[in-house]
Amino acid sequence: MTTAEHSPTAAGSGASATESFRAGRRDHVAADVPPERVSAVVGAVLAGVHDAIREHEVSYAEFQAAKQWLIDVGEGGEWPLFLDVFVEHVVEDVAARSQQGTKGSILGPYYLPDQRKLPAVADLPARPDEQGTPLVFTGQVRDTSGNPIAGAELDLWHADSEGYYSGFAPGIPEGNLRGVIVADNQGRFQIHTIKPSPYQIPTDGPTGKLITAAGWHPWRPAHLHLLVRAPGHRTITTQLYFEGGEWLDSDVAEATKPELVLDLRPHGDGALRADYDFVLEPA
Ligand code: MBD
Ligand code: FE
Repeated sequence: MTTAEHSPTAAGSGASATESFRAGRRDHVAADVPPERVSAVVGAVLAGVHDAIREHEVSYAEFQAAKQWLIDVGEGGEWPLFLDVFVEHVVEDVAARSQQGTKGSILGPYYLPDQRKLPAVADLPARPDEQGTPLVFTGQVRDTSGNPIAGAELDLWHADSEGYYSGFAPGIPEGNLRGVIVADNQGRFQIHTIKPSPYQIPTDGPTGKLITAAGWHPWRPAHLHLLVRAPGHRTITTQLYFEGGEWLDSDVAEATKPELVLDLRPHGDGALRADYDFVLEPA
């Protein structure tokens, strides 16, 4: 179990997420937003800031401290971490208004594309001495009419038993606890991995310092990240949590949903088993 004495460093997670975001081949420039919309949205954001300043009588010293903190977040490379923890859940809520099928959740800062393809029954890549409770994760991918989707892909990534992600925390082999599982001709899969630990936002970076300054806690409950996709279907970005898990009711990223909590059953030899079926809507 991850414990509170753990002190992940900013270098060990949030900072490398900026590099990864920049390297993504996604189109990060929304070139075709009309000025009316820019004005409406940015105007509303600024009005919210102005209201907070008036309501709380923010001082010059506080304004300058805020400016310094914003500079530090950028220099520390923590904008993806900060925004995905404190803002993305609302963007996801809005996107979810038009989504059928399995509930979505936030992507977060630690996705990496192009991971190893794995067959429907597979071990997720792990170190020979990977710590943590063995977990067998099984299920089926279906469409909204209940038909199995043969060959659906589950792009899965999760933290290790210390709450660290490969590709971001130092010292973990590339691709560890990441993979793209291709479901069988019945849309079924069976993945062998370990149960991740809760994730703690690094306490030594600007995001962590803000959390400490506000008296909040820096934890996310243990979770699996998934993109579930199939040709002709809308890709689902989601996370799955574990029943009874610590921080489930107080996720700092506010990204849990009751429909996304896995039941765990004993699977022999101390291992755990969880079943989850995914439903994809047409694209
Ligand atoms: C995570 O592991 C995560 O999933 C999110 C959303 C933010 C920070 C760390
Ligand atoms: Fe995560």
